[in-house]
Amino acid sequence: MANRRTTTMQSHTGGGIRASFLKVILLGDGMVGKTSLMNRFVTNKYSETLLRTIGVEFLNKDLIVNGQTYTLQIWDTAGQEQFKSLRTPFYRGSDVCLLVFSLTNRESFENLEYWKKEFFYHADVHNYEFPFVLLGNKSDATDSRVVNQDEIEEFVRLCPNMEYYETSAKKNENVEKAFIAAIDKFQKFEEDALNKDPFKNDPNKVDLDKIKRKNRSCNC
Ligand SMILES: Nc1nc2c(ncn2[C@@H]2O[C@H](COP(=O)(O)OP(=O)(O)OP(=O)(O)O)[C@@H](O)[C@H]2O)c(=O)[nH]1
Ligand SMILES: [Mg+2]
Repeated sequence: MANRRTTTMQSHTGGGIRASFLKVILLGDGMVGKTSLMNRFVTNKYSETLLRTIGVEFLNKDLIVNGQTYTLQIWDTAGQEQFKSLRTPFYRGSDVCLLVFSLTNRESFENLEYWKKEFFYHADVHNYEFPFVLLGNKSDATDSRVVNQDEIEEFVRLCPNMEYYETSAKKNENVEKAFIAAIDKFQKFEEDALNKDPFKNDPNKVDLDKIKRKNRSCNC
């Protein structure tokens, strides 16, 4: 059974229940460009000014994909180790995780495994097929690139449900595509979970997740 979401409001569309509200979390080392990616995606702005994130911040953005409107609630977290205790309480209820490293910083690539583990533990996710989108950011800085394609492909291959994009928040390359991929991955993950559910058509089944969601007033 898939990890059930607690933040997702549901709307009925035609034949089935479709999610319309997704919690997307951005994780990765400090300085890799998480805030820049979120700002580029939500406001189409980019700044060279360095403002380290402290704890977490979130922004919402609506997006239409395959005829359905999604509200993405994007949670941007602080990558610096000293802020760990401020960011981890916000992992729970994530629907999809965007893992970010910088193509110009080897350490940020080598730390990806650490970020995955931190996410699984603090989000309390037990399904290793949870959807991830991996972003190799700063693709514009070609002269400073230190992580090669082969090692990235190998990392992605070893993750059960991960897709990879090279992005540039600075040049606005692949940013929207990566967020659309996150929606896509989430959709497929949910459909797979539903198909695997042996009680999916049982009329006596009580959907406790649905009841819980109905009673929720907060998305955090
Ligand atoms: N060349 C280049 N620089 C970028 C890109 N994205 C971000 N930067 C720069 O990298 C620095 C760090 O960006 P942030 O978005 O603040 O990084 P962060 O991951 O949010 O860092 P923390 O908040 O400390 O976790 C800033 O100076 C950005 O201008 C990019 O696509 N290309
Ligand atoms: Mg930041």
